[in-house]
Amino acid sequence: MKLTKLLLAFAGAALFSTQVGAQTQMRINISIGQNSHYGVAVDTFAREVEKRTAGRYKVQAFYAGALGAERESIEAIQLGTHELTMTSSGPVPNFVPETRILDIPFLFRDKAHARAVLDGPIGQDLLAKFETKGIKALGWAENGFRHMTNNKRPVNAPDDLKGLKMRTMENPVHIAAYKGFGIVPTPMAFTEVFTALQQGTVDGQENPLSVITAAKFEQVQKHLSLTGHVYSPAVILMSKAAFDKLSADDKKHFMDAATEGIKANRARVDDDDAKGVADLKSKGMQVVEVDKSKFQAALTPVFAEFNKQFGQANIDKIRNFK
Ligand code: EAX
Repeated sequence: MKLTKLLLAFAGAALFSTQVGAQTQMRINISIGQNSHYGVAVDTFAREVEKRTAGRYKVQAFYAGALGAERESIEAIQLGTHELTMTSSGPVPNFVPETRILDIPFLFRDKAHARAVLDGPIGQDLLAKFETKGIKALGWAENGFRHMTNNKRPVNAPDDLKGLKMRTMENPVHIAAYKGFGIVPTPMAFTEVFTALQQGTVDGQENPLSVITAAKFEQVQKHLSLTGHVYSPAVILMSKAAFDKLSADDKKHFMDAATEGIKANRARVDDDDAKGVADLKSKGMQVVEVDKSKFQAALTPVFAEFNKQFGQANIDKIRNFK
């Protein structure tokens, strides 16, 4: 009798563990902290995946580059080391060169323009390009318009940038353009930037208000210039091998969960853009409004180069998108 009970208990435990085993765990990594426009996106995505798949899939979020910086994280999903990542476009051209066109300075008028392009046929065609690289791109999110910070001097006009040593993303289009400003670009992973600013390895960096506030760069940077010199997309990426294993219904659930994550991301960027300047001023940053057209004009030779490289028609297609 006792033995039967024991066997039943074992059988019960075995049954329980297969039920637990039926839940597939996945991991998503971001380079910045949870309290950010990326954090809210991946948290929303994780919650929606779990809800929409009735708990059959669970996504655990890792913040502040816990599973690696952005480039490493993209490599990891190609290899299947972890399943998901959300990344800026910084290192993305090293994987899908066609996306470089999105990183051209002063390409988008405003966020509405950028979002319309990314959600429309141009953006969707670019997402499809990830597939041959072992990556399923679930959707374009955003980082926002990037602004410049530094510790040397207030930047009022493009000439003030000359000789500033600035950390840039590992993005070839940004690097080429910033050289056009006379900046000395120092590409490095985002996870190293705070320390580099603190130790004076670089004078400055450029990022949207969402990132500057989330990363507390006001603690290590004095001057902020609202250059808005480039729109910075972000993208939610999944290992194609992991995505292909999903049923047709679950694929849709993951895509829909990404859409919800992206909505939350964009709403947070809008909120950060509305509050960021006041917040940073209250924490002691000197903020300069600039004439953006002067910064755009300073890049005229670089734009000529980009027109050759990308094709004027392709750039105009994005510029004039309605
Ligand atoms: O994705 O590297 C960067 O400056 C990015 O804007 C940041 O990691 C957020």
